[in-house]
Amino acid sequence: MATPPQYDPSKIWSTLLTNRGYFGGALVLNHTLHKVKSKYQLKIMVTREVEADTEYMAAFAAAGIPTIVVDKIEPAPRDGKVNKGTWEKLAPWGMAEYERIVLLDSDQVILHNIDDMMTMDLPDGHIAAAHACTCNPKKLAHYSKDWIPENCGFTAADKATGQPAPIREDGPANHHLLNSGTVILRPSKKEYDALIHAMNTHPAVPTMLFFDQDLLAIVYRNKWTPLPYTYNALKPMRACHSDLWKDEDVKVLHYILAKPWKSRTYGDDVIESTHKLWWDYYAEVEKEWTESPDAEKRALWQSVVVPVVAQE
Ligand SMILES: [Mn+2]
Repeated sequence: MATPPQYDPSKIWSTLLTNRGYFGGALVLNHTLHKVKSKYQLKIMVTREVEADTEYMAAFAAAGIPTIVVDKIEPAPRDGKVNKGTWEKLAPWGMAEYERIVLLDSDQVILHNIDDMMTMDLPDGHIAAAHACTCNPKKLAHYSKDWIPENCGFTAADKATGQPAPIREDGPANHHLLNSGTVILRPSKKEYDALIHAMNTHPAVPTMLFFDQDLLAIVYRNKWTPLPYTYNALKPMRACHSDLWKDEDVKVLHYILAKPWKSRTYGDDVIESTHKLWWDYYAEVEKEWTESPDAEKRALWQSVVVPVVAQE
């Protein structure tokens, strides 16, 4: 056995899991963080429901991934209704024991070392994230009408360097939108309280489609630093921002919309062909678990991973 790496305990990667569905994704995420030799550890936030699933918790232990149990976070009811969603993604702002947390999504793979996110300058009271892509290439009807390429933050990026354009107060409204798949934050009680207060009171909350992501864009308006697309490269951008996207520069590939683990077959177009990478990494994880000398680990693979990852 190799000696476990020494991690810097003050800074962590984190992602949220609310059920078993994304566990295969999380294992691949963790695997790719190891592959790029990150000096920092992934700790997975799990809800109380996950904590109660003892077999699932045994699988986290077998994977060597520490968990952080988070309590339910939910907006106050408005007219008796609650907009249910991934509000627990706000929990890290309250984790004062860490100096910095970088939120990742479990439908991402890490292709180059991103440890610079742990030391990057971040003005006081700011977060950092990449823009949301508002091109809506699939013309999804439930997305806002102003989600067109002209208004997309990435359309304004510098094509030669990949650097984002500065966000201007009088610029297009969509330039103020971020994607919460990758977020750099410094835990702060004051900021956590402000987020929870906004979640409970802001008039836009009942109709928010992207929950934490929409709330962050409001609370951190003019207080978020845009990251280059390479830290959160949304797979459809390989087509709709082909003049910006360079495969070799992508550090974090984000499988928004259709998840790779839902099917072993996928299209050969510019977007869906990115699923091959995920399956290549998955094969490495699968080999490690199914060839493990630990019989319990092999059994957990069958009972926890196999049912949530397409077998054909
Ligand atoms: Mn995602």
